[in-house]
Amino acid sequence: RAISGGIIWLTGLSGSGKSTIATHLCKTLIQANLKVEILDGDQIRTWLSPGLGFTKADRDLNVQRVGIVANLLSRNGILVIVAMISPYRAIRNHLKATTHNFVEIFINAPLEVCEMRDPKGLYAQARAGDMQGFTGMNDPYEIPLQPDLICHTADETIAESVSKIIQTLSDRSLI
Ligand code: GGZ
Repeated sequence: RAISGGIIWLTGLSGSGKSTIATHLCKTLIQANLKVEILDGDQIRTWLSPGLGFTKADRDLNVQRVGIVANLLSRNGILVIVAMISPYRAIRNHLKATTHNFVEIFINAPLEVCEMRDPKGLYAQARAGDMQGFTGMNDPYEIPLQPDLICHTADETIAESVSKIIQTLSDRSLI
């Protein structure tokens, strides 16, 4: 069976569940004998984009770099799971139009829920005024207008979100 590869792009606020879903989705796809890579914003920033900050220009450059790497893998038959806030619509739409099998998935949890989860205490820091330009608080997040799928992580389990993604990939004949 020919495997075509694809880019499973998870966008959403910090704490929305992108990394958790990426990890679980990756396991599920590996169990199905598929070739998978995860590109997680958090790690990308340490090895691919050290030195980049959180201005619009830096975030767009970060997203563009990951888009290029994801495209190289995707066109060689690998399913690439990207977990990045990627807050700007224009660059996401640009990647959607120019990369191989780009699937946009909006990991959507209300800001209050993300702030309550606050796994790294970043929202607390932002509230305290110790952080400039924190997405959702004092920096924009432009919601996807036509995502391929929305996962409402405040209302559905991780397993439910993962199986919705699997269904979407199957509908697109990517798995
Ligand atoms: C948003 C920030 C910020 C600011 C540090 N705004 O949830 P995390 O902690 O573990 O992952 C977030 C990560 C953001 O990196 P991304 O590459 O996903 O962002 S982007 O797509 O916009 O380039 C968050 C942490 O870094 N973090 N400062 N100001 N998130």
